[in-house]
Amino acid sequence: MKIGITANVNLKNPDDINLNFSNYTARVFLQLLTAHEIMPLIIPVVPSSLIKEYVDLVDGVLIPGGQDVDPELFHEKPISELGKTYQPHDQLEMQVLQEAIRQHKPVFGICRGYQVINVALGGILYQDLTTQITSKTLKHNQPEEIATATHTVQVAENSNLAKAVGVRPTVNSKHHQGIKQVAPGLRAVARADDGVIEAIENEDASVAGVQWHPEYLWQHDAIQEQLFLDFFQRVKNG
Ligand SMILES: [Mn+2]
Repeated sequence: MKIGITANVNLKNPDDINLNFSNYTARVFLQLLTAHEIMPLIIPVVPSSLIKEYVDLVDGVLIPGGQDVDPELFHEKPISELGKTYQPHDQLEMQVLQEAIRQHKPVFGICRGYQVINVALGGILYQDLTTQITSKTLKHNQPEEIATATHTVQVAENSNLAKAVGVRPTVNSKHHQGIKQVAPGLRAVARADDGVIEAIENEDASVAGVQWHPEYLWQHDAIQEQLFLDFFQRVKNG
C-alpha cells in the first residue's frame, strides 16, 4: 500500500540555495507509515499537469500541518495576525485533494491539511482564532511539547471519527487558525469546549481531517493510533 504525503515547503533559510523553498516531509510521517508497512510517497509542489499522475501512484493521501493558508483562497483580505503564506503550496494541496476525490482515494488532513481541505471544498477559516473569536478561547497554541495532549474535544456520537477515538479524546493543540464555516459536503464532527471545530468528515469519511496532531500522539496513545488505523483501513478498502 502507498500513501502520498503532500510536501511541506521551507519558507525559511532564504539564503541557503538548497533549503530555500525546498520540499520536505517531517520524519514522524515517514515513521508512522513505515511502522504500519505503508510506503510513503512525497508529492512535491509541481505543475498541475503532473498532479493526476502523482495521485495515480498512491492509494490514499495525507495532507500534513504547516504554514497558514492564504485567505485570498476564501475571498478574504489578510489580517495582521496572519502568518507567512505561500499560495503555490495551497494550490498544490487543493488540486491533489480534488484529484484524490475524483479517483475515489481517501484523504486525511492534519491541522493545516484539515484547513486546506475545508477551503478547497468551499469553506472559510479563521485567520487567527484569538483575534476573530470574541469570547475567550481555550489554549489552542500550546507551549507544551507537541507530544503532550492538553485539551479534550467532544466528538459527535454518530460520526466515523467516534468509532476510532470515542466521544471524548484528549488532544494536543498547536494552531492559531481554525475552521469558521464548514464546506458543503463536510460536517463538523468534533469541537473543543469553547466551540472551536476540531474535526471534519464527509459522509463516508473518505475525506476527513483533524485540527490536532495525532502524528505526535499515536506512539503512546492507542486511541490516536486508531485514528490512523481507521484511515489506513479506508485506504486499503479503496
Ligand atoms: Mn485545539
